[in-house]
Amino acid sequence: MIQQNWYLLNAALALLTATSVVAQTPPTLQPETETEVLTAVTGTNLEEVIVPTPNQQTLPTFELNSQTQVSVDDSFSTVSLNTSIGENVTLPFQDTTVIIADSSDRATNSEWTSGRPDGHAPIGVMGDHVHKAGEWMVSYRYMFMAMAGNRDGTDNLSTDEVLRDFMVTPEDMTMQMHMFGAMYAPTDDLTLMVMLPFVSKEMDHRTRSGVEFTTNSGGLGDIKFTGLYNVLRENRQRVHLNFGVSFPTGSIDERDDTPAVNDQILPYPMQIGSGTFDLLPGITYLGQTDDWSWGTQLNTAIRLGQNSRDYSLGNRYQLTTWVGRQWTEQVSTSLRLSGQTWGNYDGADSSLNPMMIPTADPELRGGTRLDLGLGINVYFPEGSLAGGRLGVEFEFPVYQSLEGPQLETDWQLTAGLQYSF
Ligand SMILES: [Cu+2]
Repeated sequence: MIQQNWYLLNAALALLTATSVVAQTPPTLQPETETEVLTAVTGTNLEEVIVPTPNQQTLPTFELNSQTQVSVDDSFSTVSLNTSIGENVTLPFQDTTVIIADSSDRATNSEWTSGRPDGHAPIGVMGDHVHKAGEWMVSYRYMFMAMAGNRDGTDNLSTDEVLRDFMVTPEDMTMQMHMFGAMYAPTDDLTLMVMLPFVSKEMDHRTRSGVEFTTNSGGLGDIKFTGLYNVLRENRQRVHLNFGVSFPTGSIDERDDTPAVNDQILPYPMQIGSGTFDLLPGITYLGQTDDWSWGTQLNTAIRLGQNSRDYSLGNRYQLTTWVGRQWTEQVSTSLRLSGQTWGNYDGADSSLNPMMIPTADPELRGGTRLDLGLGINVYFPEGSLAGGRLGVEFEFPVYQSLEGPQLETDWQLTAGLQYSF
């Protein structure tokens, strides 16, 4: 038994330059190697990680550092060390407590870890995780939203019904977004995040006289800076606060041709930005067990003042909760509920005529929606793609009530790539 522990220690030392493994109750080490082990242990800036003994009944995978994962199998007979360079060592594990020392993070098995496929939330959630000190992440997300048909409250309205009250009605709309993100953690408790969206929108209309036409808009959206501040790490759970600010970099002067007027200022939902500085406060809770994970995030958008066209968007409040199931070390799936409510606009753009089309009425913008999301995450803990992630999430509303007539959301898809280093 002691001998086996000793093999474990030696192999781990050989594998991990900044990490080392020692038996807590010192075994009778062979004299010629004992010095070597002790030197290695004292020579690194150690924090201890305890792999519990079998009778403690917890476990088994956790991140030793961003490159190395340690796992103990269910029967507690072996310990595996997997490194990002693809090396993989499995060693016998006996009933002695082993301390695995790590120079970077206190990664006890009671610690929540991002080193698994569901270690990040479903890809449609932003700002769900903090990083370790010194770690970077870059990401790209593609989002597609499809809207078709009008609704007032929870009742569907036909095109003819809308045209009884307005000269023109929207019939359907698509929104696409390419979102580039970067995260960096100056400390273990603080992660900084920036998000750069590029948006394009297309809306199809019909007039009372039966003419159909399409308008388009697109460009850089509102850039968002967020600080994520960790306030709790306990029992494989975490809580962090989200402090975000949205900058009015997106256009609110989008124009296109309509049958009535060329180069007409487009109505509210076709604009790209809010035109105001917006505060984005929120709070995120995460938890996990060996196979399951879950999280809840409250996030809000509070508009500050009015934009240069004399209006401000309604505030938005969103509460989302998800559950993830890890199936393998690389694949997890998720189920998510997202409820959000957002208000009508304050003020009005005086170049828009609210009698003409419902999208030009600032009082027909608010709504409440409950979405159900199905997601999959793929994680590459090792090999040439180590640190990479792929996420896809499909969302559709299960409840939707709108200040209408307003176009209803039918479904949205988010697909993204993330890479940490
Ligand atoms: Cu990240």
